[in-house]
Amino acid sequence: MDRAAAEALPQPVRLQDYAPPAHLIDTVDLTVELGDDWTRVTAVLSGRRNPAAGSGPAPIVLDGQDQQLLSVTLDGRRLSEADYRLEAERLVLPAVDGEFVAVIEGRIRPQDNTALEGLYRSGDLYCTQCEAEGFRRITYYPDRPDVMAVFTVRIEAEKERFPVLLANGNCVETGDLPFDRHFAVWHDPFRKPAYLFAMVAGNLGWREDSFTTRSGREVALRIYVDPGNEDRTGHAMESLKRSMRWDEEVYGFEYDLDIFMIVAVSAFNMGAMENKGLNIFNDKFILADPASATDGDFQRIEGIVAHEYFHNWTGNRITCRDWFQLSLKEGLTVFRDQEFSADMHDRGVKRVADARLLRTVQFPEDAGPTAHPVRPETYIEINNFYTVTVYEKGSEVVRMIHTLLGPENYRKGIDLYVERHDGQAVTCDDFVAAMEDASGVDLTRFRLWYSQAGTPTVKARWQHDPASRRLELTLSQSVPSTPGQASKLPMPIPVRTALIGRNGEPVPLRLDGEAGAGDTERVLLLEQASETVTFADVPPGTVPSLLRGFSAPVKLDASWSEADLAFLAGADSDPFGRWEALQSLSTRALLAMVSALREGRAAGFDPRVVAAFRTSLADDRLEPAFLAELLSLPGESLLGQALDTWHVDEVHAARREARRTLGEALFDLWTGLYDRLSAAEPAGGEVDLSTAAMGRRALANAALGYLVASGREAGIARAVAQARPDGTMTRVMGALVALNDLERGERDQALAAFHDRWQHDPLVLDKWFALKAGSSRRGTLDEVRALFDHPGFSLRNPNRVRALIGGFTAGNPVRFHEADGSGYAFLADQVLALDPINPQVAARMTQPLVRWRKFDRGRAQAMTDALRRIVAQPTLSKDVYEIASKALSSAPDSPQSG
Ligand code: B3K
Ligand code: ZN
Repeated sequence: MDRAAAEALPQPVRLQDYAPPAHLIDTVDLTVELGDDWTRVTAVLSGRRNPAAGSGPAPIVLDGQDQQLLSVTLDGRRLSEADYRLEAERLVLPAVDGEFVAVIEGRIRPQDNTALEGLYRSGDLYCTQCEAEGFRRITYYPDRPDVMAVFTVRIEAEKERFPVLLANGNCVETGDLPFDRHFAVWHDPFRKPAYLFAMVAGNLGWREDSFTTRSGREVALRIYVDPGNEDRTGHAMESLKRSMRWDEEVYGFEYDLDIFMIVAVSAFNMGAMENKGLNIFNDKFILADPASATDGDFQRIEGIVAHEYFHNWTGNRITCRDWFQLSLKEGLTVFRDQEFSADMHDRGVKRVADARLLRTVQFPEDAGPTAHPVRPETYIEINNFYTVTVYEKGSEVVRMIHTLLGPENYRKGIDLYVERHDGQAVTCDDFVAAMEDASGVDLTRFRLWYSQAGTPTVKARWQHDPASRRLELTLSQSVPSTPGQASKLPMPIPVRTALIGRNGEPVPLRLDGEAGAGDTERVLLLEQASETVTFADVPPGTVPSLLRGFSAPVKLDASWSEADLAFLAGADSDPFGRWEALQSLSTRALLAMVSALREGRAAGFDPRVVAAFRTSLADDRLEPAFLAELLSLPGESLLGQALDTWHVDEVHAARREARRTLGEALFDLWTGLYDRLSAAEPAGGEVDLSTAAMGRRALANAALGYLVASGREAGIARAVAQARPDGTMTRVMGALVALNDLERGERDQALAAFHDRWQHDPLVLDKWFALKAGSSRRGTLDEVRALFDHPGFSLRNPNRVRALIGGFTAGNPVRFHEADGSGYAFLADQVLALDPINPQVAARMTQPLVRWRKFDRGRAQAMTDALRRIVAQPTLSKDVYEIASKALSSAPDSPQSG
């Protein structure tokens, strides 16, 4: 590539180039006049030179995009075009020292905004999404999180069509205007960065409630939805109140405004957004009733409502200095929402679900071409960095701090963090420093978790000498190289450890040379490349239980025998450890089947694993929700990761055969369990949404899955009966998922009946799209293509795109990775079609192509062909460009080489 072409490519932003803003803004007075043709935006910015950024006059630099500038006034003087410089994405005003007032007038067309960033229309509703850099599409402004201002917003709109006008903070004035228009003025007394700005205008219904804070202040709570949906907001409201209480009790965080509002919108790029006092949600994460939402939906709603609410302190009052620090708020807030959900439901089940997500999605990211540290050092498009690494691995990093400090010191650290930084925009390092200073624990080396990418592998080997009763445990670590980071340092890794005695009881731990018997569990901190500890008084037959509670986001390579794993699967007192043991055992058996299939040998599922399943099924001390997790085999993508090359067809076939074997061999147990649990489920009326009841339904659905997998008519008949669309959604979906891969008329009829019942409910229709797209039957891709013409489908709605396209590309490995490359070509077509509409979603959709190195030559070639076709599009967004070009970066003939 020649130099000119290289320079035209999108350029990265680097952490090392961070400089504080030359000017700060103290107040913003925004007037937004919504109109059918144009929306006029007037911003009055009162600012001053930033003493932390040097002295003397400096030009005022404002960001701006996709708008028409109408006029600029500086300190009362209307500027002519010669006085300022208008660039493609910036407006540079004359140099100013000291204070200034700038008035910027511009106009925008929210109705044409399909990127869903900034101010846009979703149906008949105006709403905003400003994180990360959407505010610059509303007005020219220093759109960076370290500029924090007090906002006052006046919204004007036609009264009849847009009766509800909302923005952050408190409503201070409303009134009528000529020409059937009206206005509302909202004032938010808290300084905030522009990314937390929000406004909404539309015809909305709402549910109202209130919350009394622990200091006795009454807060009004409102959830706004399309009229007619008010009844489906009860669960979100209860979740909000539980979150508010929990945050007071566990963190001492009290809500700070008089009103807290949530608005549900149907077109939204992600889950939800924590705008100060005015959260905006994807309606999928607000609306729920038992007829249309599954238990999983109910739990996700609770978790996301909590997450966004928790941001009020961890994110809004204390925010990020720059976007490299994103995990400061996201990792911490995910940790908080995970703990909230663990407290509300079952801690062990939650931990298993979080570990599974991390391993299924984050580990591959960390091992691929887009791997980046929890605190990235460079980006082209920041929206591409709202990743599982920044969020979920970031949460694991905070969890490890919690583990290393202990709960009391952790809480002291949080208190100090708030005391030091409330009202500021700070860095991950500021957070770690507060934790360190409050606890006295040195976290110098721990900071590597923020700067080094890649998933460490911890190898555990042990020797137990029955004569001396000593068990010597050696832990060693290695951190793989990742793009831009060839060599790594050892990181401090907390390995929570117990020794399980032959009777199933944990053995009191005593390190060699220590006096007295200790606790039955310890956190061993592995800091060097390799360390050995010796335990004394260890009875014969003892098996180590390692990485309990998934105490670090690492891969564990431990020398357990099959017998050890079977023992732990039945006896480990740690729920994660127990689940993990059965997962490992199953993984070994499944991988053996894959090898056999590759070599053309007969491939049966190891009967020892079947026996372990039988033991677990008979263990009536286990909570149903946990048992459901225990009895689910590792997914295809986890198995693919465990192989050097993900042999898609063999992995699929092996897993299918294993499920058939388990269904067949344990048929009577599944039947008994299923019938017992189903009989306990009320046929109609009130649905019990307690944790225990949800757990029973999860287990019934797991059993149903195996009943169908067995292939026996009696199993299939149960699923067909449960699929009748008049049931509650958890049960109907459980049945449809169980039937979805069958080549039988009953499956088609069940899906058709479901479609007919729900075709006018977009959120339920998404479930149907995802089922259709997720079926492993041959011909699924053609069905997916045909569904683009379904009246309920639209490329402009991200939920539809994720359900139908994502349901196929991310939810259906065996058909997406069809050896003929048809799945890849389809995805490239869709990415190219979507990119001009919504680059952010298009970039997300590109993800399944990124890890082409995991596949055989033919597939890898077809995947890189698809990526090259995407990169070759001359008008490609920088969002998609970044993902696709990084994916190709060290491919032979890559566009970056030469
Ligand atoms: N902070 C938002 C995510 C914004 C994504 C911008 N592309 C939701 C959340 O994490 O709570
Ligand atoms: Zn968040």
